[in-house]
Amino acid sequence: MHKRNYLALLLALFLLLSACSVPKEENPDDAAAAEAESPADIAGTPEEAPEPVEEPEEEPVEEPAAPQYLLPAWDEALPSLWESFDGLFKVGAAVNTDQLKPDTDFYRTVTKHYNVFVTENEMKPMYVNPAEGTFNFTAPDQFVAFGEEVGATLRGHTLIWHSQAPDWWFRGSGENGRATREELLSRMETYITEVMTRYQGRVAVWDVVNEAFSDQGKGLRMEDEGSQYAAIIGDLDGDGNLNDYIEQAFYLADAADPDAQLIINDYSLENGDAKLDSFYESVKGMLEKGVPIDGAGIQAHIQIGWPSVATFEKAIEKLASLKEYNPDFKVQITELDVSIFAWDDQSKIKEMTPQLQAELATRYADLFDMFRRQAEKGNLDMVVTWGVYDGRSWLDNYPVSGRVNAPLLFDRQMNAKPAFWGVVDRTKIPDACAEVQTAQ
Ligand code: 9MR
Repeated sequence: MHKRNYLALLLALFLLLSACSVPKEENPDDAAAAEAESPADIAGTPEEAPEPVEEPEEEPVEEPAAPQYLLPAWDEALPSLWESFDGLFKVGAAVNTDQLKPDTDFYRTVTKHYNVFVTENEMKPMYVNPAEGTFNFTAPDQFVAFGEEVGATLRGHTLIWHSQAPDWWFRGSGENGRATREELLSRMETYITEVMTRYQGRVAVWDVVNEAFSDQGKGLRMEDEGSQYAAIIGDLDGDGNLNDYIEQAFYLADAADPDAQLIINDYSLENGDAKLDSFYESVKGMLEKGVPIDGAGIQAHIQIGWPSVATFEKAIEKLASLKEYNPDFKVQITELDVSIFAWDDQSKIKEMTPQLQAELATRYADLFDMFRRQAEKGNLDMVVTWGVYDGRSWLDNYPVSGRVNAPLLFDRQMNAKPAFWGVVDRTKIPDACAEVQTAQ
């Protein structure tokens, strides 16, 4: 073939082949492969390198405003809870020892915000004294070591309680296999002495007796409300009432650690009803006899709309008036949380709208303003919340199974809620709630 014809044939063949080939980007598999490969992999040799394609200009994305309020609980920009009330009252929280690992966000949070700690469960008799003669101090020892390391005040919760007592505690050689008065008194003595002397001078405050009063305002909690103590121990001194087991507990506690602050603790006192009255009368009677009770613990598992702050404040004042019988007598708020549900509300979830956040924040602000007033009057020396953040609160699933609550100052991610600002600076509530709005 003539050389020119040969070249023409080659050119025609080349043009035909190019026209038949599928452009690369139209093949979805290739496109996907190209996407998956790095630019260097598909660039080929320098001669084959495609013309650089100009990137389309990206729309400027508006950066969300830096959070000012809803910061992680451990963030240095947040004021510290305990420092906010320093010199007025101490601020604490219930914790579990599995949460206290150093160098974690939880550890940074609790050491920043609280100067009082209490174990939520691990210092209850069923865990500490599971069988007669067997004591298990692993968790309490860890808790006390933590408290000492961070220089916090520790509460011991709790010594004498009808609930969460070990199985064997009320069983014995008495009628129907029940413990006799002597057996129960001796167990109380062994327990209180063993536990309190171990932590003498290290656990400064003890809930010596917990939840000993009737929910119906009938005086002491008896067997119909789940406590065998009064029925078994009875009236030791013949004065006609059955407070004796409580009195014994306080005498034993005072003997074990004379410097500890000894508290009688109960729930629903803040509602100012018959339960408060019978609690007050009973404690007054014991103080008049010289029983070494140093204070009343108001647990304060309250709700967003109940009771009123005024009713709660009156309850504190009533109990604090017992300083007439013991000048050192104080009220402590020992287990504060604010449920966003009414007690028996069967709904499972409530959206944390800015409005609800504001309501909770205002509730907390009103409460802490009142605590401040009461501390200034010398009535109150400590406020402890029952937990640190919503992700771990006894109020999830209780008393309504599947219900998700939000009763604390830090949310499920351990970020500050507007409620936190309600406590430390109520003027910031609107801005904190606006930030909730932006985040939603
Ligand atoms: O928060 C505690 C929860 O984890 C336990 O299951 C429960 C068992 O009774 O006790 C809870 O703590 C209670 C505290 O010891 C005494 N006052 C009421 C608290 C909430 O129920």
